[in-house]
Amino acid sequence: MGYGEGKFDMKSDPKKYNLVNPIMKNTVPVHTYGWTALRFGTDNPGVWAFHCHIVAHFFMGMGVVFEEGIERLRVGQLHSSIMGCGETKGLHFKP
Ligand SMILES: [Cu+2]
Repeated sequence: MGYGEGKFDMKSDPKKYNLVNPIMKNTVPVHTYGWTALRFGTDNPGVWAFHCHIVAHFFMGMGVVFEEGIERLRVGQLHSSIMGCGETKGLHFKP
C-alpha cells in the first residue's frame, strides 16, 4: 500500500497509502532504512511464511509467520495442493 524512507510515522505515513488500486504482488522491496506497508486478504486459511529472500537476513530474523484462520483447519483437511510441488508432490504425510 505504500513505502517510504526513514522511520515509519504512525500519524503521517498512513495518509500516503494507496487504498484505491494498490499493486497486487507477492514480493515487495523494503528500502534501506525505510519501510513498506502491505495488506493481504484473509480468505485462505493456513500458515504463511513472510521473509526476506536474502538468506543471511532470514537467519538474522527477518522473517515472520502469519497464521490465518487456522482455527478453521483440522488435521486431514489441508488441500493436497499445498503439500509440496514438482518432485515433492506425493511425499507428504497422509493421515
Ligand atoms: Cu533482507
